[in-house]
Amino acid sequence: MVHTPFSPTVPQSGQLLQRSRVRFPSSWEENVFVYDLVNSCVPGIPADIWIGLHDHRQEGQFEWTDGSSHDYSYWDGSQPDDGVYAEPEEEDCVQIWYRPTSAPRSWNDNSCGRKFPFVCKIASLTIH
Ligand SMILES: [Ca+2]
Ligand SMILES: [Ca+2]
Repeated sequence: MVHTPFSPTVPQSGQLLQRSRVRFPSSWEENVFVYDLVNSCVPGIPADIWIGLHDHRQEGQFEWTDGSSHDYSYWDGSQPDDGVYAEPEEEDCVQIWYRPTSAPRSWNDNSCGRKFPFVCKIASLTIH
């Protein structure tokens, strides 16, 4: 029996996400899939969601939680801004967000202590 390779989870903070192994979305198709999957489970207005990208080690150099570099990105036009207009903290974790004035499913860096839903990608399981 093969289970779905994607598993939505309860809302968690970007800090917890940093301890997991997440390396996606890595394409526009995955970007749409992940965001729409989470939002199919969350009622109300479209929810912002964490992805496993951050710039903790060097400001402006984003990497996945396993330390690998990213080839794909879909930043909102004014992002990443490291919270230049926010007080009092920097923004080192990346989310897919919903804003009426932003491109649908575009990315924003945000404060890692905030709580948003996220999705973990795991290997398929086989039960004998
Ligand atoms: Ca930053
Ligand atoms: Ca930002």
